[in-house]
Amino acid sequence: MTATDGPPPDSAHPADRSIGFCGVPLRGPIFNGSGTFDVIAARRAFGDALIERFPFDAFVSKTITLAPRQGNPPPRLWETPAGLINSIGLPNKGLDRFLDSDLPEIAETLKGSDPSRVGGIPLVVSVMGFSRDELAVLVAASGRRDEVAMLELNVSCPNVETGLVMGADPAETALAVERVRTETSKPLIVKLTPNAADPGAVAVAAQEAGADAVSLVNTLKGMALHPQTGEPWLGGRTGGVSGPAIRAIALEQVAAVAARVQIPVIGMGGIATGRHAHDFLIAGAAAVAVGTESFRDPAAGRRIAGELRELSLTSVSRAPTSTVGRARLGDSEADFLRRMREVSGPRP
Ligand code: RRO
Repeated sequence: MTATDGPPPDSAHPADRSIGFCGVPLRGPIFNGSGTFDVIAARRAFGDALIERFPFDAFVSKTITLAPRQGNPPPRLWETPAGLINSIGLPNKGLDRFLDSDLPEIAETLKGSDPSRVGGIPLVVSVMGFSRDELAVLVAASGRRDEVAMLELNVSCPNVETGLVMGADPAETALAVERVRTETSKPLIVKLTPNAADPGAVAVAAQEAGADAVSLVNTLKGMALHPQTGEPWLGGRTGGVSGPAIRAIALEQVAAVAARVQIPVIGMGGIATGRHAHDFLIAGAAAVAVGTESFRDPAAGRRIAGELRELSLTSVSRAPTSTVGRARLGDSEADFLRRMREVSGPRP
């Protein structure tokens, strides 16, 4: 499949469907998961068709670090039943080269992709620091750039040498968010790990420290063994599991977090259809992200948006007394229907 296949184009009035996310207008609720869609490579492969039919409503960059990184030794991938284990290890050019070369190129592609918005599809830059001071430098420098609408703090990568994940601990997460909060006025999204004892407690800590949104789940820690030697298959020994294999776990964590915070939640983990996206929204997410499915189908984000629209306009609006909304305990039906209308737009 190519980026030019898939569902018919959106309505002639894309602005009609716009939603607000942390004050940033989006044409719909579909993000990509960081590191799962390379805009520069896709532009080379699909040309202007990518701009005309951009798969996502907001684009999140691959996570960048202060210094350049090679990433982990190969092999970096292992396919599991209904999923993928990655041990990529954050390869990237480092902050300066990202800002000088990749950022303008990504922004140029995003610019024409949503004609209803001056800057096009909003760009979220994802950053990870090995200390709070590093994180502050990354946030300040990226946040200063006009092309950047929001920042994602990746405190949940499972594939770094130290094995330490800031986001596994509420107090560490709070200190990191507090440290960077003064460096930018742009929305800060904290990307949470599912490998925490209590993701809800980490989300609350992030919120209290000044986060504008949280996103979850990053990958679940996993491992595969070489079939002959019995040694770990992946160069980084362990990796992060993603894809449909983790969807049920992700859904539960998104529901648990959404019930405990007031800030918006971006839900992700194995979303491959509009029905899956719908489930995450019912569980309390304000938006969703598509990750592993984009490797199989680069146009998946757009297909899922179309499927979601169909579902939201039929099952929810015509079955207001059904089980929808139950996952988000305490949410009134009116609130739930309003949220669904916000993400699905006006009825035809
Ligand atoms: O680069 C990676 O290995 C990676 C990252 Br930064 C992340 O956040 N999640 C993941 O599964 N892999």
